[in-house]
Formats: sequence, structure tokens, C-alpha cells
Amino acid sequence: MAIFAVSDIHGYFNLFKKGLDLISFSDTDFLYVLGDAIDRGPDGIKLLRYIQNHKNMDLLIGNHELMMLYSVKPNGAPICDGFETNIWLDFNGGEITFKNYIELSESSRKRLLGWLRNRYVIKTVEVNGKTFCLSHSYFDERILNKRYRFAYPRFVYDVVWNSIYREDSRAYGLDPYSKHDYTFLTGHVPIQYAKREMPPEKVTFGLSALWNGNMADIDGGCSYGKDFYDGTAERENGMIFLRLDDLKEFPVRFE
Ligand SMILES: [Mn+2]
Repeated sequence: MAIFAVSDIHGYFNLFKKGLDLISFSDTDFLYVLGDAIDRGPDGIKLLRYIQNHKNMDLLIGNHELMMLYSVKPNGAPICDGFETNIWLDFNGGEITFKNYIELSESSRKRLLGWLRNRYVIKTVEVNGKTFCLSHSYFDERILNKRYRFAYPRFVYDVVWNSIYREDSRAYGLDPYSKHDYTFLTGHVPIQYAKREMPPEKVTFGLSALWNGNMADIDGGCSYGKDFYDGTAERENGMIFLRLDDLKEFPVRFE
């Protein structure tokens, strides 16, 4: 019985399944997906439904799920005209997700949205006496262990979008983690990107969690797609499954 986390799957269902095989995921294990299961890759809706249908899996809200929730109708109508529709479809790879979404029955769509609204945004999990704090990116005590539908929207927005690693974020360089006793696990910013913001001596090559004090970024950079090449010797991307029991990492790479 082990507890795992993975983040930023971005519609790559086949690679996700490869990861489940690699960790020998069983019915007695549990998996937390730290947001951004959808968009860019082809199978975001399939992934959401797969997680939804597994009692031993849970999804935290990422900025991509938030864009979707802000773009589609809560009643499952096949319409996309919410106030984040443009940024979702045109700038964040939501088009394929919406296309697959409207292929579901209206009742499935409604059920999916109801399930999404009932996910957590920031969640603490105890493993072997250690408390992990899981979120897509940032931290705000005011929505800790609150379900999305009960969490104040502005706080949710900041938690899923803000990052200490992104120059375009209002939280750039503003560390919310070190004053807490938790071990933080986040995604949102691909490790290949976040490493550029770290002192070189703290950076290791390859597809592995990026530890920074009591916080680890486990976004393996699926959002770059399978033909990722950043012009350096380091060109590995994919998913990082982290076992919380012993912090062992199980990376899966695109073929
Ligand atoms: Mn994200």
C-alpha cells in the first residue's frame, strides 16, 4: 500500500498508463494528480474520466481545469463562451479538450463538471508521520483542505497560476513554503523551466523532481510534447511519479 503523486499529465493518457505499470499501481495504492490533467495532449477528457472512475485516485484543480470550469456551462450544455474561453482555447491547448468534452453525453458532461467542482485545490496528506501539502503550484492557508466549490475564487486563481519560478507571476521569488512544516509537492512549472531559476549547484540533470528546500516540483514537462528539445544536452521530458512513502521517483519518458 503506497501513496503516489504525479502532475501535469496534459492529456497524455498512454504515457500515464505506462507510469501506472512502472509503479505497479494496484487497488490498495493511492494516486494524487496535482492538476493539469487536460489540454495540449489528446486525451484530457479520457484522463479526467479515468481518475473520476477510480476510487483510489484523486485530482487537484490546476489552472487548466480552472480555465475549463470558467469556459463551459455548469449544466453541461455543449457551449463554450465563459470568460476564460479565449485564453483556454487559443492560448492553452484547450481546443482538443473541448472537442472531446462535447462528444460526451450531456449527463456525463454535467457529472464530470460536478465531480471537478468537488475536487480540492490544496490538500494535506499524512504519510508515515510526515505531512505533505499538495497543490498545483502556490500556497494559501485560507483554502487549505477546501473543496473547489467552497473555496474563494480569487484565492483559487492565485494558487493554481502563481509560481515562485515564473517572472510573469506576481509571486515570482516570493517563497510561501519555508515557514511551514509541510513537505510541499507542486507542479505547474516544468522542471526544465524551473531549473533556470535555481542556483546551478542545486540543479541535477535529467527527469527528476526539483527539490528546493521543503518543496518539490514534479512537473516533468509533458506540456512541451513528445518532440521537446530545448537546445541543451538535457532533453528529457515526461512524467515523474513520486512515491510519498519513501520519496522514490519513477520517471516515464516519451518514446
Ligand atoms: Mn499549470
